[in-house]
Amino acid sequence: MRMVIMGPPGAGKGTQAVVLAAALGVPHISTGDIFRANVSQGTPLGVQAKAYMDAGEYVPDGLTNAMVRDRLSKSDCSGGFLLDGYPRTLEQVEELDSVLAGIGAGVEKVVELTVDVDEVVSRLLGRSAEQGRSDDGEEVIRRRLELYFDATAPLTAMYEKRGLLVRVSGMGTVEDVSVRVLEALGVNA
Ligand code: B4P
Repeated sequence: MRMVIMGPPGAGKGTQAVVLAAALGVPHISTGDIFRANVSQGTPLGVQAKAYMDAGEYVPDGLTNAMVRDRLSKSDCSGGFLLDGYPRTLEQVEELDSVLAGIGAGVEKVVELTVDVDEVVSRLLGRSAEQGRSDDGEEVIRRRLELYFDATAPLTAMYEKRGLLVRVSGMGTVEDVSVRVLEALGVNA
């Protein structure tokens, strides 16, 4: 299964992707996690990505697309994958389509987690207090949400037109949301 999970920052993408990838037996590929690992290791990619992430901006498509293309070429992706946080722009959708067309495949399902804005702000402020992530300050959270609704949310309409979109409410406890996601996809945990 080649899948994508989308939703605004704080919707629980990363949280639910772990559960879903385990249930599907495919690798969980989070572009945010890969960038953060590069930042903490001080790699050239991490040095370039950090300023964008700290400001709540998207890392430029050129850097992000090259990183994802490389990750999807690894052998563990041959039977499928779950992409978390990618694609986020039209150029990234086109890149993903082109990478998959190269192996005669395509995205098979896209899950969109929907949540209230007040709820996501409160979750991210909670994470900021617990983990001190550098992009979880209130002003940066607002910028990340604005960017999501401007640049990324419209992409779901494209996947809906292709008949791939499954919308699931991300409100409630983590367990409630996991049950809903697995049920919506007809996956046994
Ligand atoms: P991400 O790592 O994708 O950050 P995110 O959108 O906040 O999602 P995340 O997975 O961390 O949070 P989640 O909703 O699961 O991206 C970070 C940055 O990297 C971006 O801003 C950008 O700069 C860069 N980037 C990444 N991908 C890129 C791309 N494709 N192109 C360009 N730039 C890119 O969870 C949030 C919190 O809510 C957690 O604390 C969690 O514990 C909590 N939570 C989850 N579910 C809950 C529930 N049901 N109830 C209560 N709390 C819950």
